[in-house]
Amino acid sequence: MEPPQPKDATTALLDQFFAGSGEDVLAEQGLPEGFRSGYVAFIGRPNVGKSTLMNCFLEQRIAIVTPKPQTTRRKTLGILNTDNYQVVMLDTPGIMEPKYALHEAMIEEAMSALEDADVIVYLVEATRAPEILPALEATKTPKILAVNKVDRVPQKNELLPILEGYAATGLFDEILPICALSGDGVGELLGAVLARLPEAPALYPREQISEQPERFFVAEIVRERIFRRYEQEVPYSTEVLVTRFDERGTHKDFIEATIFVETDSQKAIVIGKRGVAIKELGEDARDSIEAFLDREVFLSLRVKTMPKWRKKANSLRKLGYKQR
Ligand SMILES: Nc1nc2c(ncn2[C@@H]2O[C@H](COP(=O)(O)OP(=O)(O)OP(=O)(O)O)[C@@H](O)[C@H]2O)c(=O)[nH]1
Ligand SMILES: [Mg+2]
Repeated sequence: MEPPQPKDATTALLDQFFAGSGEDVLAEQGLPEGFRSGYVAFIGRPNVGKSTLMNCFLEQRIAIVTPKPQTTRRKTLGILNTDNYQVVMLDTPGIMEPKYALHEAMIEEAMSALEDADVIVYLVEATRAPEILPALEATKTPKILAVNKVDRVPQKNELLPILEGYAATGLFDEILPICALSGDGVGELLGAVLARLPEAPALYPREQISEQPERFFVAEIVRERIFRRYEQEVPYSTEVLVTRFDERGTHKDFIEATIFVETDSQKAIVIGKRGVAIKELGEDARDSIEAFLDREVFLSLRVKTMPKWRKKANSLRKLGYKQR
């Protein structure tokens, strides 16, 4: 008979988690009995309010929000920490018919969130025709329907048939009307999510609010300002990467963000006559970045043409999109 092998660190940790010693782990983390934690994915069509909802839960703006559809392009984590639970929220790009490789990468981000989720919150707009995404029917994960933007429904009794229509699908464990903008109904939604999260120790350090680094959020803020300032194809043809982020001790941090566009004419639009447009963009973005980081920064913007980046797998890879 072979002598017992010494356990490696991973096996010992797994034993600790699965050998009925969950309470020990809770105690070690200083967490109360009954502590819950898990992943909740916000899924839906573009523009339904997924990012607004995540910010509302966090009571902080971390996900970018604009009036234009297809704002969010990457799965973005937001962690809600209290003494009794840790809800790891996954904001996702809106699901649409893919026209470019970029859209496929965006849908992939949403699908990976769907796979990770302990609970799915499917968001729809109260004033849009009811619709169920096929990806929802294909998963057994508990699903809550959040009917958002109820402030846009003039008569509250108009809501009832909409809610009943969705209930008739039998797909949802719970259906709740909400207004992510004002926070109405969001407490009830949190309760419905918590009821379906497993009792488990915290998944992330409890002071953490996201997983993505500061430079990701800085690039997102520049992109948000572009979405809000420019029209037509420019926002959609734009990607932003933080290409330098130097912390300089007593001086302000130096941040260089590179704005990639698809054509030279878009580059000219972003820069504007005599550089006026990009100067205003820079000031606007810097103010938002400083508010987000809670410190002063020096922001330098560069614009580069990367032809057809939305359609090319290798350009998307360079810009950090995962490819299947
Ligand atoms: N009236 C109203 N507007 C809302 C509500 N929630 C979100 N919005 C607005 O809807 C627009 C889109 O919101 P987002 O949070 O960016 O939507 P999203 O689902 O993340 O959009 P994508 O990232 O493009 O998929 C913004 O102008 C929001 O201010 C709401 O409850 N009521
Ligand atoms: Mg969004």
